[in-house]
Amino acid sequence: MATAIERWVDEQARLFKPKKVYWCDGSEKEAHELVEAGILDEQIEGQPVFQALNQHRWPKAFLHRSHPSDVARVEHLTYVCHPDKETAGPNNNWMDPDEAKRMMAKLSDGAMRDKTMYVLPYTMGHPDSPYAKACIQLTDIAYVAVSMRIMTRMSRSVIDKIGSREDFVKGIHSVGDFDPNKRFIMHFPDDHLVWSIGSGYGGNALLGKKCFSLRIASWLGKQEGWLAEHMVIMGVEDPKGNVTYITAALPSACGKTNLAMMRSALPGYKVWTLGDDIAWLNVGPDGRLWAINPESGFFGVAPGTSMQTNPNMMTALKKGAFYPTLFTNTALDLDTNEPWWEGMGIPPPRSALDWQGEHWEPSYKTKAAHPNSRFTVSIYNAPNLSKEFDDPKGVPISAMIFGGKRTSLIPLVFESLNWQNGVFAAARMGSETTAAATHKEGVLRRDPMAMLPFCGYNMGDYLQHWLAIGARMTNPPKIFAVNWFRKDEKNKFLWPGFGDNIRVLKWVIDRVNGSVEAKRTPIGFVPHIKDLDLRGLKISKPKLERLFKVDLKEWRPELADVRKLLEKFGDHMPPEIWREYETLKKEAGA
Ligand code: OXD
Ligand code: MN
Repeated sequence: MATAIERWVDEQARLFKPKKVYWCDGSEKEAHELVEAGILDEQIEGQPVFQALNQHRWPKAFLHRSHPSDVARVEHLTYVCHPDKETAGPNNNWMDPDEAKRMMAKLSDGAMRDKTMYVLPYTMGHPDSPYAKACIQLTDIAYVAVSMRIMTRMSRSVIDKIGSREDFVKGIHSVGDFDPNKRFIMHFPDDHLVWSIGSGYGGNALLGKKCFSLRIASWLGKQEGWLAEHMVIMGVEDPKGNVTYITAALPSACGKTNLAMMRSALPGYKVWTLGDDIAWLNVGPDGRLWAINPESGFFGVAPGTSMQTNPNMMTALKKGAFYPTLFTNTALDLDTNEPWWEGMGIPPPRSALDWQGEHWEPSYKTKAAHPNSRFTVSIYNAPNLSKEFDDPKGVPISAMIFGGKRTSLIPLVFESLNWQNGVFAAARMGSETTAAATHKEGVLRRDPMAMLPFCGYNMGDYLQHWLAIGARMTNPPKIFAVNWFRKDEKNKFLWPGFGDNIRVLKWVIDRVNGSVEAKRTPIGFVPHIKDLDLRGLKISKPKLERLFKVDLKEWRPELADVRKLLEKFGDHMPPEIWREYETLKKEAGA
């Protein structure tokens, strides 16, 4: 008798009408075959799906060029289809699930004609973890199949694990004909189903990532009592060898990957990475918060990644241990057959192909690599991988950091007064926008917990859930806010960032251990400058003072803007958050 998975795959094959159905096993041998087939397949505007790069300098690395209209997440085409709109909240596009399924079925009919339907069995999280989820994704492009091998734990054993259960996580993906007018990323939280058509881009197409591990998982977390978050997980080791585990949430392209991979500027301190994008957080029997990274790879922004900004990532990209490493929409140096991007820290190639495969020279005004060009690389290639990465129970979190890109107002770091106050600080965070999603650059966008594009239900209810999780912990992490991006009156960044951010993490750890005092302000505890370890850093006193300044005058317009955010969620906004708001307003004299 057919299993639930087989019945489901058959049903989708009848709809999509592929030439054949291929069940992946996630092996390296298979990945080689898929890459070889992709090299011969000109599926995207006459471009091959993969091109081999210089294997001597970039072992196991391949270049992929996407369809030119398909270079980022498409939030305006992303829907969360709960039975009612209220549950989805004002933070999500909503469509009635039956209507959405009818529309998607129409778009899917025959969409894989002449193509192969790949069946991808994988888990998000270590297969032995009690928190892992067993998933099946379908796709019609080898780029997605191979990317999923890097980003998830793909194996046939998942099929046995699911056995006769019907409630496995389902992902249906087809690039269709890349028509932006027929592009939709649909989530059906109650069915544990994501259905995505018309895009091959990471966040739209690797359905285990943003779609399942954040949007659907956040909803599962609400029902089951845990949190799915847009967070880095890292272990910071001090000179005595003690490791403190920290999570950090920052909106897309705010340096989250650099933080996760930081090479410390302070002697004796080391940062061990456990993940750069997603954390699943559970309250453990010890009353602490435990984190696992459901992913097993990095899907990072290439431009700006260099030996200066992120040496650990550059090492991972060249390591060639896990097969393969992918580059998407970078430029290609025609002399050396190497990938290149702006901010790589080396001079531009004399002669290159740009991200669309067009001839490019340094004198051109256009960018050679797309600003959202990416690498996909296994986390096992990381030289700073934490030895706890494969521990099924995860790591205990002592501090949670929230940040954003704010050129004024927000100090380099402050600590919240308590959990509830920290939830409010995280809820009001905002960032000047970036190119990772298709919207304008440089506009302030409020992004609670960096989850605005990823929370699969009403954000008011989500904040309530955060408060409820806090109430269940006897030993909750401390909550901090950071801002690496404050500028001076000459529009220059005040803080060097990157490896020097360890100085901030050291202060965070000192606060966790109760070894330093701090200054109480209306927004929380701000460091005494004397408690920062500034050895080896040249920074003037006025600059430091400005970095930590809490200017109450500037908080008035800020709070007026925060009010608008809170009001958007109506009755769903927890009264505790409003109380925090009113207290801050009073204390700030605003
Ligand atoms: C990402 C994003 O790709 O947040 O990680 O956009
Ligand atoms: Mn992200």
